[in-house]
Amino acid sequence: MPRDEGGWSYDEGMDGVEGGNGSGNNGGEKGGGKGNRVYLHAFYAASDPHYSGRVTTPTLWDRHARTVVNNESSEILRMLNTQFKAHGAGGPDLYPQALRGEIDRVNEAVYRHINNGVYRCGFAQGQAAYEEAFRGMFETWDMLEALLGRHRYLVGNDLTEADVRLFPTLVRFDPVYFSHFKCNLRRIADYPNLSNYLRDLYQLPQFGSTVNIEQYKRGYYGNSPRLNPSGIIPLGPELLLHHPHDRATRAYGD
Ligand SMILES: N[C@@H](CCC(=O)N[C@@H](CS)C(=O)NCC(=O)O)C(=O)O
Repeated sequence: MPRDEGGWSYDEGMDGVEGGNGSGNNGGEKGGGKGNRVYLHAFYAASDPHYSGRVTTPTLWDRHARTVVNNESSEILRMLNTQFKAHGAGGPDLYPQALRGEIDRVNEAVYRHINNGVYRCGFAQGQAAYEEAFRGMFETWDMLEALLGRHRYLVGNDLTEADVRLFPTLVRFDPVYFSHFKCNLRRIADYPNLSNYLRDLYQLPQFGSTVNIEQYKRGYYGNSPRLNPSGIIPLGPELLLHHPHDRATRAYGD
């Protein structure tokens, strides 16, 4: 989903929501045709014409009720895990009862120091705030590297919600956050467990199919006049996400 001056948009219209025409305005065209753009704000307006809050992604949209259900990722994740089984959704339980305490513990550290930590580094207003975020972040990467020496995924040998919540930041780290947000003590590529784990996740179609590295680079480097006034988009680094990983075959233990 690209973002421009009109906010987040989809390449094609969905569900008859009145979309914009690519100009950033709500142009009143039906957003159904190929080549059209439907801006996310049109979904919020269709849901509530008086809505004046933030328009953010992800957004869960109910096609039948034509309403925004939720726009908080942690809550959407839980809804997707529990509410769609009756409608035929398969897949494992990503928040099993027995692991909830440990998943919550990992999620808390990952959110504070990694997911949000990269922004706290990148948009720090002063040296002290930057250093505090930077140190907390790399202590957390070290902690995750150790966890991944003990089991295949963050909380045991099966995928959980903790892996899903880490992945978007993990896959953007070397191409974007390392340089753009000055998170540059180490790359993910320098951590043996984290880099193999990243390849393991990336090579699962459910994760890999969501990734568009060139779009991430354009979105961050191309739209941050304060951090990158030239707007030049770096060509590297080489990521090798499709290279083999050792996670299925290696031994784990303390
Ligand atoms: N609480 C929300 C925050 C989501 C959020 O801030 N998303 C950003 C993109 S990562 C966004 O859409 N910002 C508004 C914009 O870029 O126009 C969540 O985690 O789901």
